[in-house]
Amino acid sequence: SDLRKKLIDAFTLSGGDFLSGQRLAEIAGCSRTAVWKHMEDLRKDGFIIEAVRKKGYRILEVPEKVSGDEISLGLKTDFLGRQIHYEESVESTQKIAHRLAADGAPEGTIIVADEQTMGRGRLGRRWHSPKFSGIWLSVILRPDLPPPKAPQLTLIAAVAVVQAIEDVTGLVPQIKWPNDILIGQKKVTGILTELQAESDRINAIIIGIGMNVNQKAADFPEEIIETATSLAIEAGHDVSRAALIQSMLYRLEKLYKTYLDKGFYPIKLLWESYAISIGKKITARTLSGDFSGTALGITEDGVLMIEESDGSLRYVYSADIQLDE
Ligand code: BTX
Repeated sequence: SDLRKKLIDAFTLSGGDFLSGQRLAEIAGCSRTAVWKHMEDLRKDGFIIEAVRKKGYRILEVPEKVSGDEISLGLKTDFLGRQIHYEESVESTQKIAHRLAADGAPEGTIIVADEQTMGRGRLGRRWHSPKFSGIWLSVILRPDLPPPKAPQLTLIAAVAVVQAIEDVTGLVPQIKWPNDILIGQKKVTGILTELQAESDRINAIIIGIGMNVNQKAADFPEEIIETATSLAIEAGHDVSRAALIQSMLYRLEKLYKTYLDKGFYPIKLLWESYAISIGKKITARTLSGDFSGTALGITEDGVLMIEESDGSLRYVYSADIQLDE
């Protein structure tokens, strides 16, 4: 808001000195109560503010944003992330990506936000995307492929995410088919792939990546507190979101080029090397029922193969996977 901008400008000019509530109220032309309320809002948005009686307020730390400049500076890709659409807060980056893709946005365009108020997962589920603490990002690709190949791109993205996390933090995540990235059984990243396609050709594929980066345990809502984790929780320190995005885009571009050049086989090998479920007993919950058995691997098309206890083979195209051992 206008008032908020005036307050931030005042702090910029003060060069790190304290400003009293009275002084701020005069500068902004509002009441001291309004100043206090805005300072609380800033705090909620990630500003670290020191308040000292009789001295007033000063800003100790500004939240790290991931707007275009932070991502572009040092980005090593050819085309991925060369067009950046940044917003501080959106309902869902997927929604914006769909609109931009339909309007002809070039391949490699990314949409990134510091907060999502209606982040979405698969099957209409919600994705918790609080302000400044995670990566909420959608990538537009335009591969010249038939629609049934689309699930392969989810698997490519999963490998890119794992490699980026390894590069930046040294942590070693694992992939749970098809789209969960886990650290020690807890979900750190989810991937949602959506299509704009005609009957025989993909127009655009929109890969949504949601990564928990700097949340603390208490930041997760009740429903996922047992099942979710963040990189900061696992690494024991905050991690730069911009560095992660840069590494993810670099890895994804490399893998995508390999895929267009050499096909899915090299990606399949990499994917399987990171997969948690291969060789394990699992249950796949699908829309047409539950199947239990041993996960054998994925096919050339990225379809999960399960061997049931009677020896029959099942191909699973879409499911939630539970590890049974
Ligand atoms: P999914 O359907 O596999 O997982 C959704 C489930 O994960 C939820 O029902 C909930 O149990 C759990 N969950 C929700 N939020 C979190 C979280 N922050 N961390 C861990 N677990 C959580 C996964 O769907 C795909 C998510 C993609 C999100 C990205 S963000 C950028 C893009 N925009 C958008 O709206 N979605 C994608």
